[in-house]
Amino acid sequence: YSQCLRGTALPAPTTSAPAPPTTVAPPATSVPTSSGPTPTAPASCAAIPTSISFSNAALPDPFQPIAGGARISTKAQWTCQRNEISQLLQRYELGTMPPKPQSVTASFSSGTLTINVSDQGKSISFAVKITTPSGSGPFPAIIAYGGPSIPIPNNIGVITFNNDDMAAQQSGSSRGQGKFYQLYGSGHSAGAMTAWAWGVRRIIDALEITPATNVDLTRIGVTGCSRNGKGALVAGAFDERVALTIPQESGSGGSASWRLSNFQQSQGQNVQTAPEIVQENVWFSPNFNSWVNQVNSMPVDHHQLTAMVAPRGLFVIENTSMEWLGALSTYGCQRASKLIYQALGASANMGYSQVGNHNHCAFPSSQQIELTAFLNKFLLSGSGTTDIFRTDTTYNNFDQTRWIPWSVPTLS
Ligand code: MCU
Repeated sequence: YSQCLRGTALPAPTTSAPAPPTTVAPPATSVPTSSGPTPTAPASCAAIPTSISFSNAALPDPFQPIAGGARISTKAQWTCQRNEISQLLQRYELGTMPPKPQSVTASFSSGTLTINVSDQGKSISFAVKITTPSGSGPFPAIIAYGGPSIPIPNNIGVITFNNDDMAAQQSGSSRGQGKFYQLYGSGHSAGAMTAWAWGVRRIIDALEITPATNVDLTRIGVTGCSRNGKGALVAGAFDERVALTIPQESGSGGSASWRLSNFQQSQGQNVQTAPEIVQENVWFSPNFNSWVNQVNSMPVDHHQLTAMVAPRGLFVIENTSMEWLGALSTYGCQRASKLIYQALGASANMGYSQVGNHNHCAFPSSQQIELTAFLNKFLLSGSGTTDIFRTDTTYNNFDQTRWIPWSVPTLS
């Protein structure tokens, strides 16, 4: 994390406004939309307009279909609503998630799972290290981007994912580098986070066909911290086979809202915003460059990214001492996420815990009881209190009526 720690101690940005992106993506109407639905999308969902005109300074209503008409009112309708959110996030920010490739094969030896993927005449191979508890399984396991920075008890396995090998994240000039781009071309619209999430999907494909790994397919978690926390959140959003998603200090670009990060900046805070993030690194698609200076024109913000995880387990860990990560922004954004879980009747499956006075990515012991509850409930079939919304700071300037003006339906 040396590069991160530099960025964190003295956050990357200069005091002057960043120059506008040099690569300007085509307008939204012409960005690729041919990827088809995410794998769980039913064929019967309404088409998403190719041209969208949108303006809302508040967090967009996650229950409102983009084509207009009535807000959704049933849990059954959430399937298409979630698919729509997925398509919009791909179109505006993340780039296209390719559908399942033509071939995925795997082999497992000495704790290393080697995954071979072929699609449209090209092939790549990558490997993950798996450690599982001793004894007879199958065991729950957590896919950890770059290795875990939360304590993982020894009755849960760890799958270490070298996400940088899948898509580089050295700087703003790492665009198109890594195995994902060897397979799909360096000009593919997917940002690094989408490429990593695609990699997580292939890891789970490989686990499905490799029982020797001894991983319980119904009890898979994903985690990462900071930039890798942003990535872990995207992976949990895009794969319904993930039972528990734990983004740690993901901040702006992860569990924070673009709109609220801008608000923090308007209050004089030094916070990462959309125009900065696309300069700093390649986590997002080039599609996003067209929107970073007009985030109110985007029909999606990051409460809708966490909404894609719902109603599955989600524990969002944040740090009040990190102004740069958007401390108020993550708080407000996740208030909205919690309401979405509530609408789905699954409030207890989502937790938010924000504690300061520790280094970036250093898990504080005061959050242990909460983490343990999530691991017990979603990976170990145990119990614990997971209906959590906690911060050690009071955000008097968070005006919920202003930012979350929509009512919360009870979806039947
Ligand atoms: C929180 O994630 C990032 C942040 O977005 C960057 O601006 C900063 O430079 O690095 C953080 C990080 O990944 O730290 C490990």
